Amino acid sequence: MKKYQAGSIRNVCLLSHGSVGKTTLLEAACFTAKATSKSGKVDNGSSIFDSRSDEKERKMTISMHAGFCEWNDTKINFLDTPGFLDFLSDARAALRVVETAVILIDAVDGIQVGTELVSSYVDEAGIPRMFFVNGMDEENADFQKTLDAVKNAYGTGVAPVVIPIGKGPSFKGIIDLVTKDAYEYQREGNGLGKKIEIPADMKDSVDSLRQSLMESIAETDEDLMNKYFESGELSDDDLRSGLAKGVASGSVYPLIAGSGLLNIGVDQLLTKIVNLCPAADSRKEVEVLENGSAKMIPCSESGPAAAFVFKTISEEHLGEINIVRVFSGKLVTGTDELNPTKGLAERIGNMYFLRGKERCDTTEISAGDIGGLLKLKDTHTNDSLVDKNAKFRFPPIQLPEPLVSVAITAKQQGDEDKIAVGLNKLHEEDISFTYKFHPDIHQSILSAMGDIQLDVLLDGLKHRFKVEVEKKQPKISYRETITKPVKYVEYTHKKQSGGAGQYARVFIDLEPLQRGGGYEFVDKIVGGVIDQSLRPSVDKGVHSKLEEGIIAGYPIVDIRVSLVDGKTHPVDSKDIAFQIAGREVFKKAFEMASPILLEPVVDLKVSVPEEYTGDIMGDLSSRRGKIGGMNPIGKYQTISAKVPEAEVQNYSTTLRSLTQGRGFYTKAFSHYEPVPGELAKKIIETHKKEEEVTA
Ligand SMILES: Nc1nc2c(ncn2[C@@H]2O[C@H](COP(=O)(O)OP(=O)(O)OP(=O)(O)O)[C@@H](O)[C@H]2O)c(=O)[nH]1
Ligand SMILES: [Mg+2]
Repeated sequence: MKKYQAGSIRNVCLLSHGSVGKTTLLEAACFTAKATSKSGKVDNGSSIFDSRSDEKERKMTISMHAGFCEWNDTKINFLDTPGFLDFLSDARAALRVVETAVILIDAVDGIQVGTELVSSYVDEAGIPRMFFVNGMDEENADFQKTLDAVKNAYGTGVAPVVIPIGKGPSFKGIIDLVTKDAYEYQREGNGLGKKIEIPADMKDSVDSLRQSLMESIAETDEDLMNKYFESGELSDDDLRSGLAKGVASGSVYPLIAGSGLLNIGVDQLLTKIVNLCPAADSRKEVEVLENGSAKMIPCSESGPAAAFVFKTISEEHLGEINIVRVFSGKLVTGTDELNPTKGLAERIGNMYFLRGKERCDTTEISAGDIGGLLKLKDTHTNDSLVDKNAKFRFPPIQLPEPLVSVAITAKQQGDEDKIAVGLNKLHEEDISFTYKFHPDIHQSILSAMGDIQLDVLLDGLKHRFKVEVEKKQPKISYRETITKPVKYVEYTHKKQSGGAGQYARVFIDLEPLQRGGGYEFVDKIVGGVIDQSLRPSVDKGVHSKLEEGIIAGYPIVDIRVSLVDGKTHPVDSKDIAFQIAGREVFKKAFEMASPILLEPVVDLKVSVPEEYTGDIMGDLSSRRGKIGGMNPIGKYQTISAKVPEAEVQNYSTTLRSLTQGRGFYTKAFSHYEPVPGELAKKIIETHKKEEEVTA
């Protein structure tokens, strides 16, 4: 395959709300650039990108795809990310390795929840962006309304550079405002526009739009401003270079109209990516971690190798492929590179440039490029591959905490290992979910970003790993503690019938600690009334109750036990006797110290369009939530609240129904708080009943 220098490579990711047309657009782009011989369709399962069986079945992208094509002697690497909210973590991963984000906007629906979310990710990533208004062929498409909405949301930097001719059934072409050329297309054709005259009825609007484009570009640069003042306009070249500078500095966001499905305007998108977006070599340095602190390393092809694995995928018949972006040096087949996170040397074997399920062999991936590596020993998403002498690694992809959880057990007894192995493998391909056994509630919990992701994971277990699971609502991780101190509580353990005798007498003080205080054991024995060697046995006895709880079967926290007095027997006092006495005296004291239950409280941040704030706050209050404040972002309001976890276990469903799917939220553990009396009573009763059943 042809070799490209970093200056001839553009790395872009496609982002949007779900189903706006990213994958369709990428199919059209590859077909237009003649990288593929036909334009695959998401709808009939013929896309080379959405090619996983679950993607075909659900007609959506579930896992990011890489693709590339050549346009005007430039290699464009695309990352097609999923738009469905549950899978947006891949958008964050893609943004780590590209120089430009192309955000698709639906020409009918305008800005949606997902648009806001991915835009906020682009803000965080701090990279240039472009907009593609997709679906201009749709009956209710409205370019002006969409443009206004985008300007309104993302500011005056939004600059229309390619506008549509017609809309809906009469959408037939586009006008490039930079060159003032108009093009007509064959619907679902080869994607190459045929030059035509600007329609007479559009001439005026083209002139005025071009004028305002010149004005806004002139405003970004003093030289251009002077030229504009002198001659009243800018040359095509000045306009193009001014736009490119504005894009690179993040002050201008070019906007292009088209239709991925009909392949109209896609060639213009490719041209604008080549002409206006920064090349891969524009990135002069990149952040890495060395001994836990951040530092910058230069990005140069002649430097030592440094690549970041931003996605691991699994291909039928091939196995795992690790997709990397090379930031410095190059990866070459047959050489060894270091995976510093695993402390392991990896031999670089077969490598490919990926276009969905299609692959082009290569023996080298150099700085600025993106490619896939086959058969590494133990390298996955978030790992780095660096020169053996390097001491750094790339920082991991930042992910939000999962939002929904389910407790799972194997349908078939004995299949538990298969679940663990399967989920472990799936985790290598999707780092956004967690799976672990929680000893306090005796459940294995699978947590993900949403219900669809949970379903996809469980389907994956069933079809790929042949194991089926039962799902249950996870239990809440309550805690037990006390509210008042008790002093000098006594217990005597005596066993003198049959066999060796046992004797232990102990006195303890029990007092509450602050939240988060955990457990403390203090030895206050004076004068050796209990032998030094037997005192830890009391601590051990208390410990045995800490995990299993006393009133409702939950771990005990935030207490101090002081061993204050006791008595021993010259023969019968031994470890086991003091352990039993410790356990029993603790149980007795705990019940005397007004025990309560604590429940986990989470920090919830709910973002919704303005009109839903009242409903959201009302609902949160009815869930025992305490509203902390409101913060506007664009048209959205973010409501912060502290809410008991038990009340928001299924919040994604609630939010969807309260806002018709127009809200999103984040959730993170905050602290423990007492469970209100009535509720606590119910939980304790349920525990007693469960104990009776198992007794
Ligand atoms: N009319 C029309 N339909 C389109 C266009 N682009 C995509 N579609 C349709 O919209 C649906 C979603 O298209 P996709 O390409 O899968 O959208 P996506 O953004 O990749 O979706 P996710 O990956 O799930 O976020 C499909 O039914 C496409 O045929 C377009 O320009 N016009
Ligand atoms: Mg897609």
